[in-house]
This record gives sequence, structure tokens and C-alpha cells, in this order.
Amino acid sequence: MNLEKPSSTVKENFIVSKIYGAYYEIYSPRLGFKRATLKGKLRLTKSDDRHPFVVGDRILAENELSEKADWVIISKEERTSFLTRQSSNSDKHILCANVDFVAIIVSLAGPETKDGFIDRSITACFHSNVTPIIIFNKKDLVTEEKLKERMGKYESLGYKVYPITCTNLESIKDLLSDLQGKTTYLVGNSGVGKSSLINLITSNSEQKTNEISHSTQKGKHTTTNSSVIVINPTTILIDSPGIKEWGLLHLTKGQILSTFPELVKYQKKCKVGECCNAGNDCLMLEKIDKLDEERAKSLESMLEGLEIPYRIRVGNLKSGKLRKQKNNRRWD
Ligand SMILES: Nc1nc2c(ncn2[C@@H]2O[C@H](COP(=O)(O)OP(=O)(O)O)[C@@H](O)[C@H]2O)c(=O)[nH]1
Ligand SMILES: [Mg+2]
Repeated sequence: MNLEKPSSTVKENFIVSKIYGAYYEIYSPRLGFKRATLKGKLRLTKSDDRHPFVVGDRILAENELSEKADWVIISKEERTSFLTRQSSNSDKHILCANVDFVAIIVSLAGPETKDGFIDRSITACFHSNVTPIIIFNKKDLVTEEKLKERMGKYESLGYKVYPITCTNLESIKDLLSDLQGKTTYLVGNSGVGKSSLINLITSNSEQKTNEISHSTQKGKHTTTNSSVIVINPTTILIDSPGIKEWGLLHLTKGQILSTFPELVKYQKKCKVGECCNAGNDCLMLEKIDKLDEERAKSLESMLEGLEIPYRIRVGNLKSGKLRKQKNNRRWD
């Protein structure tokens, strides 16, 4: 006779799909979206994390068989990747976890996304085990020549680029096929067509609608609250709120320089040997002139941003300032 008491709880693997201050929304292919809270000891978290979990975290949760109560998160799997942003010493923030791609959504016109946004986004994910891909949207608004010029630059640097228009489903075929089986974090300034793209993708998918009502809860961090969109059980998009300035304080100067493929070849030749973090005789720094004008500006903006994180915004950068002063090594 089996004397073992039948268990009254069930366990299931989920991913964290949204964070609502006091509780979590979680998703499993089998059960869909559920609401969850944390087990007491998991609330304790390192001081530099706002939350013990971020969107994309893979977790194990349990519930009563009856599922009358919220699910309770009991453990978290180790992250295979995560994206960080940091804009001040006290503001290190993990944006999402277990992501394969960051899709940088660029608008070719109306409004035009500048290279600076692309460059900063690429740098931000360079040391995170996440691959940046670049989606050039609104190709219907520009000439073939303009499209080639904008894309060619990044293609030649080795990045995967996708020319699309949200007015035509056919144009996102290659993109859709490459996103299959992957988790992709979408970034783009307001107006670039992020919502249009998500609508286009989901219009053609088996997206599960989220049946949980959160209307009585106020999101605690609404400006940074990402959410999961399920295309199919293994293909997931994470929609991010507009990232105005992707703070890079979590990176060092040497790391930022080494996110520029044009400069990496010089790192290998640098007589300093082990990367000195853009110190004296840094060959990558010497070669900033080899970058095209726009990319050089992006790099200068990022390096300056490390120096004076609060004051520097792309708009108030004086073009070429660092290149002119490079022998003074202002940013040592
Ligand atoms: N011509 C054109 N307009 C687009 C395209 N994609 C989006 N739009 C328009 O751009 C505007 C902003 O799009 P939206 O999806 O709301 O951008 P979001 O702020 O990034 O979510 C809307 O008026 C869209 O209709 C496109 O491929 N071509
Ligand atoms: Mg939108």
C-alpha cells in the first residue's frame, strides 16, 4: 500500500513576463500567463538589483492543485545572458534576462533614427552574450540608395540588418524566420514603428493573449517595465519601454572601445598588451580618426558619458571635441 500523502501542490517552469511591483506575471507554454508572488527568502536581494527577478528570468513556481491562489515563485535558473544599463553610480539596472537578440529598430525617415542610437545600443549589448541585430523600418519612405547607404555601413561591420516596412508583411519574412526559436529584446525610440512591427508579427502568429487583469495595480517602475509577447512557445519578443539614454556606466573605457570592430584590430597590435582601459599609449584611442565621422561622434559621446554621466546628452556634444583633444587624454 502506498502511504505517501498525495501532494497538494503542483510545480511548473515559467518565465517572468512582466513585473508589477509587488507581484509578477509569469508565462508557461502549457499554462499561459499566471500571477505570482515571491517566497519570503527570495525577496532578499542584492542591493544593486531593483528586483530579484527581471523579465525573461526562468523560474520554478508552485501552486495548490486547485490554483485558487497566486503562484509562488520558489527558485530561479541561472541566467544565460542579461542586459544592463547604468546611468549613475546608484542606478545599475538589469533590463532583461536570457535574451538571444537585441533588435535595434531604426526608422529610416519620419523621424530618422541617427547612427548614434544604433552605436550606443550595439555597445550596450556587446559584453552581455546577446547579439545585436538592426531592423531598418519605413523603407517605403526612402530611396533605394539611402537604404543601401544606411544599411551597408552596419552590414560591412558584420551586423545582421533587415530592411522592412510595416506596410508590407512580405518584407518581414526573413526577420520572422530568424526570430524563430529565439528571445528578442526590442529597442527603439518612440515613433520608429515598434508597435506597428509587433502588430504585424502577432497578426500572423498564435500569440496568447494575456488574460490577467492588472487594472487595480499600479506598476511600480512603469518607465522601465518590459513585457513579454509570445509569438509561439519558443519564440518570444520582449517589448521595452522607450530607452531614451542607454547608460553605459557598467562598461569600462577599454570595453567601449573594443565594441568598435574598426578599432579591435588595433587592440591586437597595441604595444601596451593587456588592455589598459584607454590609458597612455592606447592604440585604439589613437585610431579614432579611422572611424567615419558619425561613428567617431558616437564613440566620443559614450566616452564622455563615462566621465560626466549626468551632463552629457547627444544633443549638447560638440562635434570632434575629443578627437581634437585626444593628446590631452581628458578621459583618463
Ligand atoms: N510609412 C510608414 N509608416 C510607418 C511604418 N511603420 C510605422 N509607421 C508609422 O509610424 C508611426 C509610429 O508608429 P508606431 O508603431 O506607433 O511607433 P512606436 O512609437 O515605435 O510604437 C505610425 O503613424 C505608424 O503608422 C512603415 O514601415 N512605413
Ligand atoms: Mg508604441
